[in-house]
Amino acid sequence: MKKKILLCLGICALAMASMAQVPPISHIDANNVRGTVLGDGTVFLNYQSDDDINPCPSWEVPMGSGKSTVFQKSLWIGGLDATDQLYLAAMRYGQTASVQGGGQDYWSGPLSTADATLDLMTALKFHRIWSLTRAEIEQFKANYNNAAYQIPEDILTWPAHGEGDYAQDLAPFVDVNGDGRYTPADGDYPDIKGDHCLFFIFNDNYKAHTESNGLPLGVEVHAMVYAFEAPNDEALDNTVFTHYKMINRSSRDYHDVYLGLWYDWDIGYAQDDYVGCDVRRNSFYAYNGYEIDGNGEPSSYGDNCPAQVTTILSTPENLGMTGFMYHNNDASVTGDPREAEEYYLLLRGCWKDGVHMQYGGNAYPGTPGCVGPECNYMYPGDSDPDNIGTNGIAPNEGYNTNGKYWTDEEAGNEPFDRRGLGMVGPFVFPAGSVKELDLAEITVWKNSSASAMERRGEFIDQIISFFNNLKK
Ligand SMILES: [Ca+2]
Ligand SMILES: [Ca+2]
Ligand SMILES: [Ca+2]
Repeated sequence: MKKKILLCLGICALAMASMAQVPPISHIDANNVRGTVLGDGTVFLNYQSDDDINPCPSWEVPMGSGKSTVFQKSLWIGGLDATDQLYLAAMRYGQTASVQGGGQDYWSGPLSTADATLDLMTALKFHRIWSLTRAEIEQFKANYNNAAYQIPEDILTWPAHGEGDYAQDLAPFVDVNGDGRYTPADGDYPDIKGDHCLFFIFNDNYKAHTESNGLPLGVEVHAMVYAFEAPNDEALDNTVFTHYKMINRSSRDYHDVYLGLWYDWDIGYAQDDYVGCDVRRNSFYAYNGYEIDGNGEPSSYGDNCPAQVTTILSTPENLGMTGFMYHNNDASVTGDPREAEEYYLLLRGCWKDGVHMQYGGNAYPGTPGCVGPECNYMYPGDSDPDNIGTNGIAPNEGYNTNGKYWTDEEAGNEPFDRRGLGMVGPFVFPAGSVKELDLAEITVWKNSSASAMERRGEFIDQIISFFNNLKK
């Protein structure tokens, strides 16, 4: 009997430990978007799908259509310590063959304020995504002291405070009685954003990094993903916002820190897309390379293909979007990064051999169409009239004037399966300091008079204005 119990305990511990390897999953679904969100803040890849032929869409828009605009995404963070040693966390596909379940740089849970570690019990407690609607919060406020009212589980368990060496203040809450403690029985409630909100905490220091092989920074990230129900506001109805609060729990001061927002978009059918960026609007995006998406597959958009935009709304040091580049699905010098040093090169606008991007063509010096000078933004189109991306220098060969603009199409590329990286940096990230990043993911549709690409600026401007008003 005793043996059986011990065996069971052993199996349970194993099951719990392996559960902590697979991130928790939830969906944001307040409006026209049903987005898959994983608790390590990284990928949309839908683990719930067991059908390889008709996988669940990762970023389904319109909701219920079975069509999707994003396949994978991830937050990259890289920086140097006082001795210029590199520390880096980054995910792409979590495919490292040597590790069961794939490579991993992020895990659920906060880090100890004493030594930036995480114990198994705390990891398990935080292995979840809290999901609440504005309506649930309003119901709570009206009914919390009514005996017949059942307080929702995610309000009761809202992770406002860490225990022991973990930070006292974690998830934000409205402290109705002002005693500094989160107590729902006193009427305290989660301080959510939007009409539907997901909250979760992840870190890069639970274990060694098996995706990038970078040294862990000791960063703890509080993520809030939120959206608004807005049937009469086309831009807002197709937008999901994310707020990242990043805390350096290590004892190291980092410098030359860069953040990357990495995407593998698939606008419906994956093999016919283009990418680009909007320098003035701190945005980058993917769009369909042809007027008709795909070849009639149920998951392709046909003649109504959207553009999928990421707008960087606020950044450390007000840097805005400092770069954009794409990379290919191959092992070439312009292909996928494999090691931490290669990820860090991309974050600084350099290819894997250390050569900086240059203007024109596919931004690799010496290749067709690449005319220079050095640049920070690939395929800016007409969005950079002041040549910010080339440090004020007009690009060679008359580019960026008289209708001669650098785009994926102008470079002579065939539409294909694209990935892209929006960058923010450099900044300093001292021990114990907090940095914040806000972004919006916007799906832009055509209407009877204009294409999705033509409407892109109008949608982005509206979302930027909405966000700025929210903060007031
Ligand atoms: Ca309180
Ligand atoms: Ca497509
Ligand atoms: Ca793609």
